[in-house]
Amino acid sequence: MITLYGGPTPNARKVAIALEEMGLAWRLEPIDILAGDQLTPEFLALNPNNKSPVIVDDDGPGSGGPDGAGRFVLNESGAILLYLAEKTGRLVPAEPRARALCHQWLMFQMSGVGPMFGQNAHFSSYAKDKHPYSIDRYANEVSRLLRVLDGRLAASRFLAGDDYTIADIATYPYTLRQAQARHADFPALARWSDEIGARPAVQRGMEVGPARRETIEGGLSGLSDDQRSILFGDRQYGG
Ligand SMILES: N[C@@H](CCC(=O)N[C@@H](CS)C(=O)NCC(=O)O)C(=O)O
Repeated sequence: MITLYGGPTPNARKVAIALEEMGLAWRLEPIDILAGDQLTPEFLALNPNNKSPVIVDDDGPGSGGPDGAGRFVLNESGAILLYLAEKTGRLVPAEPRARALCHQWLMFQMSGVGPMFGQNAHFSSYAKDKHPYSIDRYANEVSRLLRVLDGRLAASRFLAGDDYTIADIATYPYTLRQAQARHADFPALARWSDEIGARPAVQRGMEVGPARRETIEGGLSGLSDDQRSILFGDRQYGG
């Protein structure tokens, strides 16, 4: 059994989609980042970086690791996707070029799309002070990254080539809203997004904690002072 610690956020959804696609037995341990679940001693013991997702695999590799026989704890959504792909032999191509391209687009998501989309949401929606330079900076980066994805998907059915892979799974939850809202600007991205979104396993994975979907993805403009302290203030940075 694999336990996913997460909630309705793009990074946890990637993992839920992969678990569903791979047909692995899993359960959700809900982490409400607005309530500060990621800052409890229990969660920090799993991930000192106070971020979801985390998985605990009761049937991990080897046996006598520091986590106890078989039990394996892992964080960072990209590393989790790679771990699950290696565990099952699924959703990473075997052919060396396609495999390297899958890794390339996974890293593109982890180092580019994730951080830049996150900062865009922060400065355009979450920040109380509206700082035009920062808003423009990240909005421009989001548009640039969408152009790169659109160009790739105009030439290729999926990011790594002909096969659907963990690179697509990593990118879909982050780009869904933009693909829908800006389909005329990014038609290949929209075509790809529709195809991915039609997959039953993707639909099930996207339902992780649906109650909070609008609050988190729609911009946390209605944050209370306590929630701001948890995510962006004293409780996050107080030491
Ligand atoms: N690079 C990390 C990022 C994880 C991340 O930013 N998680 C967010 C939710 S999407 C979180 O837990 N935020 C809570 C916090 O920052 O306190 C990954 O890909 O797993």
